[in-house]
Amino acid sequence: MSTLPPMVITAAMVGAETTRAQTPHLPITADEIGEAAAKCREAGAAMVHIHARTADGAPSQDTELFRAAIRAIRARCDILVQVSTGGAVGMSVDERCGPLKLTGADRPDMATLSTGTVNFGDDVFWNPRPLVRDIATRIKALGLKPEIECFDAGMIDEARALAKEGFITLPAHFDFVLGVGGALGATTEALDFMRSYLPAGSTWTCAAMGRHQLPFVELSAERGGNARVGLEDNIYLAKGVLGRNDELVAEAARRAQAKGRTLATPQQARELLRLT
Ligand code: KMH
Ligand code: ZN
Repeated sequence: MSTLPPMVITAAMVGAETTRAQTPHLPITADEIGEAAAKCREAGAAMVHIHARTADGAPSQDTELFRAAIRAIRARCDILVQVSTGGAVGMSVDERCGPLKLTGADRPDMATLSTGTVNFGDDVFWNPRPLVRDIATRIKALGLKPEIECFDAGMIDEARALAKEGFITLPAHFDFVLGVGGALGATTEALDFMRSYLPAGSTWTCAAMGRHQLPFVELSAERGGNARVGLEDNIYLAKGVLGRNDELVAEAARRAQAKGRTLATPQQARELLRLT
């Protein structure tokens, strides 16, 4: 058995870019998101990373859509809920921070924080330094720990700067987002550099895009990291075979366990990632 810690599997179930035209399995309504989360939990995920959609499937960071989704998830299972503050390209900072208005029983468990601007396919995911500090301030005010989304290596340096300025605390939790068009590629070298470059004591997850998603679960498992899978980043279970979120989680769980890793429960994930 591995001496490595239990692996936290995060299911990025919705995203902002994946469409129903691409896959019929994309959850859109609160009930669909709640059902999908419960199935992902059963399959081995400890956390979901969520975006929200309007009834017609358009990406939205509306507070009430997130509230309904979080309630639907928590009515069904104990999975941790991480909300996106990235939203979709082109959204304003206030729009992106809609889910950070949720307090009390509806407060999420975690929120993402992208720490730099990056090409995002043919678009640009804008994260100028003042905007990053604005979102970090709102996450901190809500008492949440951010997941630092790193689409490129400089975003780790920016996390160091944010810590120095008091916007976040170290050690932090990072997500290496590898394989976005125009950003850092999904290669073993990139993964190994990113983890070698982290501030001491940090935890990390890897989210690799498209066909890289499941193989990178194995690389993360071998290296003691955590993994993110789901329809936000990849719609295929195998070449040409569309998968549901829970099927992607089950396959990730199978691959992690084959590498000797156990799977973290939500409570273990809370402790491993040092959530408040
Ligand atoms: N949809 C991307 C432009 C996040 O969730 O924090 C940004 C994104 C990052 O998905
Ligand atoms: Zn996202």
